Amino acid sequence: MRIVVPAGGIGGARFLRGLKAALGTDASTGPDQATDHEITVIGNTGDDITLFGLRICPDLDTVMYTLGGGINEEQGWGRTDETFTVKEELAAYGMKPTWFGLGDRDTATHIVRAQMIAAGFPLSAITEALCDRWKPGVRLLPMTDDQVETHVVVEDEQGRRAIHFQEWWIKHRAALPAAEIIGMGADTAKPAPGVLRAIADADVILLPPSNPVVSVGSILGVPGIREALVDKTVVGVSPIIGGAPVRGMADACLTAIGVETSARAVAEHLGSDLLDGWLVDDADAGTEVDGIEVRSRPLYMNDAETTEALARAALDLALELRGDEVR
Ligand code: FO1
Repeated sequence: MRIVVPAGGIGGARFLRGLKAALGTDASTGPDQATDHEITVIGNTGDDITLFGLRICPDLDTVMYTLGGGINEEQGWGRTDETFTVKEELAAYGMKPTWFGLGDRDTATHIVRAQMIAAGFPLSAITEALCDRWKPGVRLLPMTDDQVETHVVVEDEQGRRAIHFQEWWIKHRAALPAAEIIGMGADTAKPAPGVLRAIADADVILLPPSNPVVSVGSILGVPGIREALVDKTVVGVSPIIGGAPVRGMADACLTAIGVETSARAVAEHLGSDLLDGWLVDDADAGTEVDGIEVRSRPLYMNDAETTEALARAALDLALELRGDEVR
């Protein structure tokens, strides 16, 4: 079975770990286990930022490290057993910014990426090369090889200005009210090689509980991707439970685009032309959205078992809604 998963960072990566387990393609079955399942991840690159001459791709790296076994589990981003000597030395030189948690192990990934960019490789080839080491057990494609960055328009005593999503997210903890969230470069970006083909060939599409604005929203903002997904059976998992995001600050993002922080509002925002099914938590049982099959079940991914069960439920609903037999 071929499954395509447009994914952001932490929530998406954890859901994918559960999906691999549900399909029996997780590490315990070994990489050589011949399975007729293929998961293609379309990774969000709107979070990407250039710092100190390095190109940092947080959501691609979070998926790669989480599925490759190198993630800092508590944080959900960055490497396990991390140190921050380079960060401290940069600060000693008075280098800005100091708010970004640049880890030493993580820096090796950014150096490889910067070196390959300088040699003229596209992000899709670089991501494939990095995955040769991590072997995430999925095909990880950036949503585009073009530069798309999420910037946030804020208004404070310094006046109205646009700042990089990472500054808003990390330095300001998304506490600065956002007047607008803009995908810089999105309107001229093209889907990365393989993205549209993977969508066309997919049996089902699963939208994990990633941030619906800056992660899933950014991917859908690349011209051609949303149009391709509309033709497929798509089941999403609500990132909002009982009116609050499960983690992160998706509510600040939703407010910025004028969408209520609720499981129903997010489904309506994504659109009934795109979504065929929508999983909501039991706290939101009874949610109804025209044109979308809404089912309720526990959505918290507290451990491997609950995460696998959630992924299985999303997959089962997609297969049910798809109707015909899938090999
Ligand atoms: N998130 C933070 O809240 N603080 C950080 O210092 C931080 C550093 C960081 C470094 C590399 C990386 O790949 C991700 C990092 N993140 C950090 C997460 C990053 O902001 C993600 O874009 C968000 O988690 C949204 O997906």
